[in-house]
Amino acid sequence: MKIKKLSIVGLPMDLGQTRRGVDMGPSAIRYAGVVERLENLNLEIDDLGDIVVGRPKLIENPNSNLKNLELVAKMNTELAQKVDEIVKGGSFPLVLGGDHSIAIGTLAGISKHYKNLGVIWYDAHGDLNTEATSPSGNIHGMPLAVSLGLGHPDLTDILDYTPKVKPENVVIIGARSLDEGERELIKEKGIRVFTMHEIDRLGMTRVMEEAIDYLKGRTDGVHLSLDLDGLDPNDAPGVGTPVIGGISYRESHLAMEMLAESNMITSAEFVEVNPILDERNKTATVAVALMGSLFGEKLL
Ligand code: B3U
Ligand code: MN
Ligand code: MN
Repeated sequence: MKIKKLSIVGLPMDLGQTRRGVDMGPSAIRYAGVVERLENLNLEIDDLGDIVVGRPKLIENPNSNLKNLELVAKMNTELAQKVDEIVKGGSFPLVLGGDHSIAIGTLAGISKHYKNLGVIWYDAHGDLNTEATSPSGNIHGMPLAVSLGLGHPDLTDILDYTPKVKPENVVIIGARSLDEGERELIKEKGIRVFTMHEIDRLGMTRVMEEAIDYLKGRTDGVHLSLDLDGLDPNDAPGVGTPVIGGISYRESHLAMEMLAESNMITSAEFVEVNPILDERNKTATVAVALMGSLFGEKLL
């Protein structure tokens, strides 16, 4: 799948968690030069701008411990519709977050175009919590579970179909902070996970070879959902929930280059860039550099 046309859309939403500022992620990524960087790769870039996010209700729904459920569901529905249009128009959707709850909408918009959409979840966390297992009530810790059909119907049923993704088509890379309920779900569903242990032990080359091999045979498209907290906080400090001992900048470049060579990625999103917590826009700059590699930038 050689990518020619790429459409960028931002969802500047920070309602899936409690640290303000990740709503400025799309802006920070644009300041870091995403459009220019990708135009240099001879891609036709259509920057559609950002979806406008409403204000959350001050009074929370007493029947649910899910924070900002109503507005998170509404914004994700709008994102899903937008992404659906992009795919229909034959363009590659590149979504900028926002906290990781926006993956709910991205996957809703994309997956209806595939029989077996694969997902690479590049993240320190599993994002496999449900209302029942979440320690925080933060929806950004739930989008992968929601996409598997588990969770509140206002989230799982966006665009009126569920599940969006089959567990056997998911690969998690970089996990090092999993809650008890998430571990159980991983075992129960047989989800393929390359934790930091595997990355240390096998090296990123082998991890990516195995991940690509695994998805190649069973999927007809692959979405990359890259949470910047998958990287080590030394390399990507501007994230809401940093976890030490993460994937390095260099390993991440290698991973993106291997995905570019595989020609298998059909959509992508970069999330959790929080410029308020960042050092001179370093994390957005890292995100843009990784996008360069993902879309075929070469060193020589
Ligand atoms: N697993 C925890 C923490 C968390 C998930 N995703 C992020 N943090 N970024 C939770 O709240 O679900
Ligand atoms: Mn995440
Ligand atoms: Mn994370």
